[in-house]
Amino acid sequence: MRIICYKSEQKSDQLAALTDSGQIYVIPYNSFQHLMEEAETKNQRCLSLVQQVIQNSLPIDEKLEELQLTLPIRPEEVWASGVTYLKSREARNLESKAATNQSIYDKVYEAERPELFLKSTLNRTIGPDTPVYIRTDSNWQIPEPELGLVLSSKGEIVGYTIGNDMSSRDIEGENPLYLPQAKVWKNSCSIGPSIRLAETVDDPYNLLITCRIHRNSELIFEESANTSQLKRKYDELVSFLCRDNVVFNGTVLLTGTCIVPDEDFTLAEGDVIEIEISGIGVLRNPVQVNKSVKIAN
Ligand code: DO4
Ligand code: MG
Repeated sequence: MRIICYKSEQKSDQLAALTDSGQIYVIPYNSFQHLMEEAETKNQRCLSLVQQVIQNSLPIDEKLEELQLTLPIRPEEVWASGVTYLKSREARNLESKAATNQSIYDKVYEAERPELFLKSTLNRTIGPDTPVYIRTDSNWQIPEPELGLVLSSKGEIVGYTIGNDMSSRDIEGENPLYLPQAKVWKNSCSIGPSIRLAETVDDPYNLLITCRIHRNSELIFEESANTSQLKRKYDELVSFLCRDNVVFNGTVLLTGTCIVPDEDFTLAEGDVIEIEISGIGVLRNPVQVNKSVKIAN
């Protein structure tokens, strides 16, 4: 069972349940957080509440492909994990040219404490088919395809989604203290297209992640990896995020990238990024230069 959000004929956001047989049922909650709160009040899991709500209703006539999907959750905050896959450690050692002895990336990959950072806020986060922006002051930019954990305020994993942690490799490579600038800007984080409820995932450590990039209608990059390659456990990442912290219902925690395009690759305006995770769907975003940036002198 997955939860989606789509634009209704009245142009408002409609939350819906998508069953594994492809049927779509409208559900009476105005956001995923609202569904979480109702489930909490009724002392139920989101899955059983949704099953109960849809059991006496009819599915809508439209198929998934006919709907205009929007952000399935409106998270106040999106956090992200870093250097949780070998691939990320290697790529970062290369871009920072710090691979002599033990770099900070080698250290954080091995350390007990994971790297966690605030990736995005609601107004910087976009959903499917909306442009992700590339920075105007960077010449080396990539998407980072990541599994996202959807959390309750108690740090419970209620669902899984897809996230794109857009990153600037030259800014981070110049100096890791520039990380917030290498990671956070307008439309630098994309989430969607659905949230698969946690109870309906057999093994979250065996999910295939595929990233494809198209340029001028041609496939110019395609690579796959599996969440089985993750160095850490999800609960470990969540427990560090919750330590001495306030976690909002519906916070998304990205779990790090396992796919990094080769050194000579950088995103360009007009590219289309697709990130697919088995059982969750395909998160597709075109790439655009942010035309509305104001350059302060
Ligand atoms: O260390 C910097 C960020 C790492 C990251 O975003 C990742 O590994 O996915
Ligand atoms: Mg990342």
